Amino acid sequence: MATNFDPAHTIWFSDEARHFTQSCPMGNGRLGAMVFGGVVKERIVLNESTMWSGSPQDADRPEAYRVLPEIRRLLLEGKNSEAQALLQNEFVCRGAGSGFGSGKDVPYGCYQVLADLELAFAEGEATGYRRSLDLDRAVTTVAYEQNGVRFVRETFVSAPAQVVAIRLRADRRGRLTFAVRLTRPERGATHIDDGDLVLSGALASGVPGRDGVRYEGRLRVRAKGGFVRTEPDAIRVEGADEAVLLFSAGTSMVDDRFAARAKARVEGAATRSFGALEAEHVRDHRSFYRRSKLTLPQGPSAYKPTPERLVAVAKGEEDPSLAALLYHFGRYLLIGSSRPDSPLPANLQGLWAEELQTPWNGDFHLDINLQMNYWPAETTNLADCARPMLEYVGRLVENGRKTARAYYGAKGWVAHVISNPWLFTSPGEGADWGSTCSGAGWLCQHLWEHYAFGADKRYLASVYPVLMGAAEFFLDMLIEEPKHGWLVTAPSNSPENAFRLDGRNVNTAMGPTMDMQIVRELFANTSAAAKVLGLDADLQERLAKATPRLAPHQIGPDGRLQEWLEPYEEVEPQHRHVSHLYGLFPGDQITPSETPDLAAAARRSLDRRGDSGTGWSLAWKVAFWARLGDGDRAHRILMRYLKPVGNVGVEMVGGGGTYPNLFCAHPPFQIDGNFGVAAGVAEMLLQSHGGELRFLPALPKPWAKAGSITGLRARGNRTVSLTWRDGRLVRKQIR
Ligand code: FUC
Repeated sequence: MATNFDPAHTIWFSDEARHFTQSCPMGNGRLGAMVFGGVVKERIVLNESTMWSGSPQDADRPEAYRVLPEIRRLLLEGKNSEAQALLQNEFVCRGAGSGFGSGKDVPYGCYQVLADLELAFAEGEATGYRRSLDLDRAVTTVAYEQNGVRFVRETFVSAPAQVVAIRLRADRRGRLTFAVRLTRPERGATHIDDGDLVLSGALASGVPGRDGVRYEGRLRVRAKGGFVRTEPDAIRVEGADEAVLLFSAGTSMVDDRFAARAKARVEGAATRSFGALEAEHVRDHRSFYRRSKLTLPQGPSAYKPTPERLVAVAKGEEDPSLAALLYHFGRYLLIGSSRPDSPLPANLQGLWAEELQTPWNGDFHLDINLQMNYWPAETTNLADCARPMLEYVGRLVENGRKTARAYYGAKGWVAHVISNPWLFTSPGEGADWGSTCSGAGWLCQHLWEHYAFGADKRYLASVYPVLMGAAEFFLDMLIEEPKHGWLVTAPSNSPENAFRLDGRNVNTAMGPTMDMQIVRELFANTSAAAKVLGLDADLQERLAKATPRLAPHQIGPDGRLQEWLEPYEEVEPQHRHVSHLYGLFPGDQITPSETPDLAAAARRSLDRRGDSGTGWSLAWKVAFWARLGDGDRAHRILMRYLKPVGNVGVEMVGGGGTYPNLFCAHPPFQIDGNFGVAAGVAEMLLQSHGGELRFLPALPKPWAKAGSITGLRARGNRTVSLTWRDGRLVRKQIR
């Protein structure tokens, strides 16, 4: 067994991938590549993060605000079901919305595959096969022997050069023969230009007769020895010693010079050696990746192929360094899908998708998913990788203002549950899931936290108007509920969960706990920002007046933290969303030290929800237990998160786990869990909320013997490294 690699930084396989969830992902924040590693037929799925169908649309119902009083009257009378029916008729978005998650041909659109790169080789048995992704170099290597010749293929996606680079080598001269193709199942045609294979087309705009995003991908092939021949839809290499493939692509979403730019990038890269490109790429990647490193004890299966490690752990074997790998992989994926200058934030799949109709359109869901993608950014020292998301939030404001006016007759801006690069802010098309009104409020947490960690006042000043606008919205839209006179949101949902009322299942509610936590936090953060910047004394006063009137946390008759204003019975007690514990994590309104009663109630809620769930739900639970200081429970859920999952369909209850390539299984593949779990691991080792540093607050027994972590970030612009032995901190360094 090979041991000349680091099992905390390597994902590897002893066979080629049959499914996407076995392939090796690489990305530069815009371009992505997934290597399947086939011996006879290699498939590399290529992605570009702006490959979005759809187009800008006005999805607001301009007259919706007229029915708001009636919706509220019904809610105030406890007629939630009637209110929800009215919402469904008059208060959802206009048009098809997200197409219930299948929106590729409607204006909402869908994130889509760019192309498949196919390499066709001669038939033949391979021996000694190995396919490995080195996270520290962000390079995938496929190696094997065939007919006595050793073949090696390396692939990486360079950010500095903006190309996907592939090198094929054989250890005997003249033995490399293959054909390369670029294919796309629709809306793509290839031609040869300047000896390059070019694939181009236009995506659906969702409006008949009008093209959407236009794109072009360009592949250049260079060979040493042998011949290179072009055909209308392929490039053939025959009898070469070595070949290098360079691919770049772009779309019209960002600007109209995308095709010329892709060409210039391929040409630029072609003037340099593969080695030089690779060295530059590795240096660049490490400038992010090496900022934090987790070291945990290795289990007996640590050097086995990754899928076998998962199976061993599922059987009860301890392999703490697999958790370290998971931590590093989460950071690796963020670096790969969200660089400081990426045009878009990481989507539901980061930027890795093989389909035309990606699950849930691969969009930006704002009731957990997009936010979870960025949970590790600040704590694991990748704050600059959050920039695409922070900027995206700013871009939502204009549409969000329009939506706030149209539906609530309110000032400020709002976003609901779903969004996309076309800046969708209207409620979703289903009132049962699409009308949670705190999407923008939740996003604003990230704007503030970026300041809390980085302490950069100039940055804070730049985002202050966004925070202020979100706070203005709630100041304007909150209403008083009759029982206690508390201020509540209305209408809204506790994300996607339903309760029983008068024998019916209902989602529409006033003041769900999560909304109130988000609003309380938003008011506090906006006020703090105004103070730091010396602005808006008047707004500070209004926020200070409203805050104590916000509906407070309530502990229900059974000791659980209440999810809604009333102790409704939930339809699905093990529901994947655990929204009312937002205040425990990612918020900090509930802590064992400051609010022990609420923390105990949160525990009870978690016990009832159970330790199972979809992928992201499990990741969230790891973080919850870390915040509750229960490392062993967090670890137990982490082990549950690592449960091997095969190639199955969509599961909404309890199916979560991990695919062979460590992608998170909702199922389907959804990347939020990868990010959430990395953040959860960080939270087990260091916490800095509430102005206090907590070292190893939730260190589980299996990790206690010996370990270290470098480069974690704490609020107040601090970087922390920790080493422990036998459960005790033996070294800490704070910069
Ligand atoms: C929300 C979640 C689902 C899924 C989807 C993308 O609707 O409730 O579980 O993650 O987003």
